[in-house]
Amino acid sequence: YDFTHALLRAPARSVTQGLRDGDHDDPAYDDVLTEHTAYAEALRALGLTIEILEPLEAFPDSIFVEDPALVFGESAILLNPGASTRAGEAAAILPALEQRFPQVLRLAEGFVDGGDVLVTPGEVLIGLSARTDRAGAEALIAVLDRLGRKGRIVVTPANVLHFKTGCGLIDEETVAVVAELDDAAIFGSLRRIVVPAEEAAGANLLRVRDTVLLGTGFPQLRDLVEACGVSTRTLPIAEIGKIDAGLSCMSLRW
Ligand code: CIR
Repeated sequence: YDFTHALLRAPARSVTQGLRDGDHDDPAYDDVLTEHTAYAEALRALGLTIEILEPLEAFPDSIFVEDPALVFGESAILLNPGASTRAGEAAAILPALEQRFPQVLRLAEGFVDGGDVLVTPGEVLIGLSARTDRAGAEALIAVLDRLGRKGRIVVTPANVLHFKTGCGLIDEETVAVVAELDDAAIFGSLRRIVVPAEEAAGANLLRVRDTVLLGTGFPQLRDLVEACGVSTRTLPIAEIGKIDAGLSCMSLRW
């Protein structure tokens, strides 16, 4: 999480039609833009160099750049988002990756959304979900292997969209998890802090340099994170929450 750069994509007006599982109202474009701007400012204030790509009207969910790619230092991995309306986001982000990364690797087959991928200090956890299938997860493990990283397949709980909807790294030893992910078989030696059920929507927190970014409205979670000795900053996420998104989704970081 000692990032120096982040790549974002401005929301398109079509973001109001973003995918969602429940029957949430459409988010308002202006309010999504406000949340996106606050997010970009927070990353900038933490010292990151931010680049914001042009909005893509054809892809309502393209603001969530975390899903079509993964980035590690000098290398990027182009993923294959598992929702049909998002599949084209991979080709759309490829030129931006090729401009910034000397090496862009691809999956041989299958589907993976970046939201299902949690990079921990020791390994890369890949949650099988409605978006990420076993063929994709295995193809990603093969690509990670070429980069000298170990990938491991885990399972995303049935009631959440992405693996990281339910967890986020607080520090090198500690991960915040929803109750369904409170499992040593998933996180190994990482210490698990269980997010209170009524604040489960805050579990997709984002550690950036010395700070954990958290959605507003999760006071117990904030206390739990600060008790780990990490400072927090809260950001509004009510609008992007209407289309099942959280803080990690809106950037690629390296
Ligand atoms: C979707 O359903 O794909 C979007 N509405 C939300 C994506 C959130 N991305 C993420 O959790 N990484």
